[in-house]
Amino acid sequence: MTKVYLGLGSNVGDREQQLNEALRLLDAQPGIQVTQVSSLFETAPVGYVDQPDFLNLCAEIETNLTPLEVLDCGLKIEQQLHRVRKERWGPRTLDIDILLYGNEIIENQALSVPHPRMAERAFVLVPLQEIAPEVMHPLLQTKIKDIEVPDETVTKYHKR
Ligand code: PH2
Ligand code: MG
Ligand code: MG
Repeated sequence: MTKVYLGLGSNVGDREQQLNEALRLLDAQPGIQVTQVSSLFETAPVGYVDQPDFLNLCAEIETNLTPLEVLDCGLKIEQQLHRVRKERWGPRTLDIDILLYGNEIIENQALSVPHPRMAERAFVLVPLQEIAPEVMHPLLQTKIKDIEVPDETVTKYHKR
């Protein structure tokens, strides 16, 4: 079994309901157990800023699936939640990103793990520090709790 950390985000529709549904669908996948879920955070959009605020969370899963199988699962769940891909970084009902897959470093056409932008994004680091403070980032060789969080708007969303 490998511990895998996922980043989930939503900024279209009923964001909280879609994130909860995504967690339920993940846990229902053969070979995946959801073992930890962070608090929910409301976050200002990063990158393409002219879009609604996101709700973000991080989840820990334990899995015997390969990285590509986990990726595939995430894409299928995104589709089930009616994600439509228009522009890169645009609004979405659901986004599931693989942040860390054990301590593996994966670089191929389909997948870059650790997620190449995770250490520059408060909307990833704040929830991840809640559930995985002692986990090592395999490229930075720094514990997640020791990565400096950029100054972006991330506020705890109390309605969970
Ligand atoms: N995801 C992006 C781009 N920008 N901003 C926030 N706050 N949260 C996200 O999940 C997010 C983003 C690309 O996936
Ligand atoms: Mg993303
Ligand atoms: Mg994505």
